[in-house]
Amino acid sequence: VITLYHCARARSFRVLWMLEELRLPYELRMLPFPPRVFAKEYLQVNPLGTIPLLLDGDVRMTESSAIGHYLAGRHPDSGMALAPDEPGYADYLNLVSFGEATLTFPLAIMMRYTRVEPEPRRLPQAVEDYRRFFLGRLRAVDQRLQAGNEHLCGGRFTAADVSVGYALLFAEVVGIRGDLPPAVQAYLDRLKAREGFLRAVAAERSGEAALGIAGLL
Ligand SMILES: N[C@@H](CCC(=O)N[C@@H](CS)C(=O)NCC(=O)O)C(=O)O
Repeated sequence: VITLYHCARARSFRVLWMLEELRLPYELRMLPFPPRVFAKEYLQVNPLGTIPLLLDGDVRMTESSAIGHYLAGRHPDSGMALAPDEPGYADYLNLVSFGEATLTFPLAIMMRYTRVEPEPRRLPQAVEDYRRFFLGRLRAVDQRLQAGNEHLCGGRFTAADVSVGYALLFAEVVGIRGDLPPAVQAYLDRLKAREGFLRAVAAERSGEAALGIAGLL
């Protein structure tokens, strides 16, 4: 059975969301954030100290967007991955990576220098610069949605929507929902109304309650 190590509202939510969309059985192991400080024993399981960690038989993965693509590819009937010989495959793969490598990292910098670091180490200039960086890169997503697409690619809901969708959720968490263009806000609301998304939120909440902590994020 699949095991997922997860912290509430962190990037590992992508994986939880994928597992619920695909309706796969899994064991959820919730950790306090950041695990390297509050769950030091986790470093023996994952020396990086980061979440997600996905274990699936001999498979061991730590990159949330790649895990989404992996799970989708293993369950082709779901349609959540585009097949390599399908038109738009390269576009799909690019978006899967774009959600993490281009859209999430500036938000992680914003989070770090507004909430995670102690007051004297906070950097308002970095927060503002990376807010602008994020909004600039987001134009690529806005253009797709403005063209009337309900999903980002392939004409259906895929792991690319989960990858980019998590970045939009994270934008809400860092407090810049109001900066998202209207078409992007509407897209985010559509994603949040999905049954798979709601199941993932419920799984996270019960995991968090069992842990007896509220995540820092
Ligand atoms: N690129 C990785 C990033 C993983 C990552 O850095 N996760 C953060 C949480 S969102 C983490 O575990 N931080 C804890 C730490 O750095 O100690 C992914 O997409 O999964």
